[in-house]
Amino acid sequence: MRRFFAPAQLTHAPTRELHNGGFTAYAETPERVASILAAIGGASQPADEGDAAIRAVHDASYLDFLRAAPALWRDAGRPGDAIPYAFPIVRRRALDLTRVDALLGRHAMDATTPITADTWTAAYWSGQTALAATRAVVSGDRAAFALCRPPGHHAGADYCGGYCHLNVAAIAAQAARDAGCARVAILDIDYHHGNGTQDIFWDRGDVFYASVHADPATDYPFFWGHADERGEGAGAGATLNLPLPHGTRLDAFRTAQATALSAIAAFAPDLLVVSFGADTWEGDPISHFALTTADYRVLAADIAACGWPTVIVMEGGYAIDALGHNVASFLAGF
Ligand code: SP5
Ligand code: ZN
Repeated sequence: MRRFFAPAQLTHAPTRELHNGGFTAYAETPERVASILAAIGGASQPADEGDAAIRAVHDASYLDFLRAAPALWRDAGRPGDAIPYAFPIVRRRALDLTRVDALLGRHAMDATTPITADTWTAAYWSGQTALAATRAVVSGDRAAFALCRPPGHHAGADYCGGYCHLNVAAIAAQAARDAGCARVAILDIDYHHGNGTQDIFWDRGDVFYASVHADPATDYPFFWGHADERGEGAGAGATLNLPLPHGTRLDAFRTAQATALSAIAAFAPDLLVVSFGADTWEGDPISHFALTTADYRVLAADIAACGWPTVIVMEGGYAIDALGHNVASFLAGF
């Protein structure tokens, strides 16, 4: 299986994040990548194909904001990374916003996802990595792995959040659609619900979104991922959420994943995108499932057995030392 990664993805390195009322070390670090590359034996540099496939998913105003935010923040006299604090939850209407704090709040879903001077470049190359893997699979590879970082599944068409800036799974799925795949499915098995991916395809019937994740009654992102969210309009029935409780082990996770795979099989996709997070691991520092390193081999084999051309994109996973072994186990099982 070909693997892709661009060194520019390492440059995004926020110093801290808001957590439980104070600042702590940022969990989504460049060291995650070193752990994965060491365990999977390296990766190829993706081509730079420009931003057309990114613009096919994200609003132009949001992309302009990601590029401009660091300078606006600095010009406002602020030290460190740009972080929002006010959000337009009641009146999310068209306004000509100029103040950096207003722009930050308009284009973020939380205060845990700083924007640095390098964020745009790193996220851009995370997108190129997802696209390179998608091109490989559309061209006939059975599967490919995109070592995306920053991750993507919490980012919507016009907002960042949850350590995510560009939705790499959505960029891969849309690129596959535009390359001729009539139906694309996304299986999201990160610990957290992929609210951004769900939002982007919520009212579309051509991209099926299925997610197995921690119950949003107890876990981030709280406002999305409940079992009764099934899509709307042309997308009615093309979203499937399977929330699970703290302490979930392989048996329950595998059963839920099988339910997701059955629904995807009924949809009959031409291509599958897997949003893979290893934050379901038993020792993850921010999560509460109990999968073992060996379990990832089983879960990946179940996905591979379905036979769909598959693009695997990296999402979360924060236990640095185990992360590489967990990713390697998943790729070996596939
Ligand atoms: C892609 C992904 O897995 N995003 C997860 C975002 C979760 N955000 C809520 C939990 C924040 C926990 N912060 C821990 C800080 C440790 N220093
Ligand atoms: Zn996660």
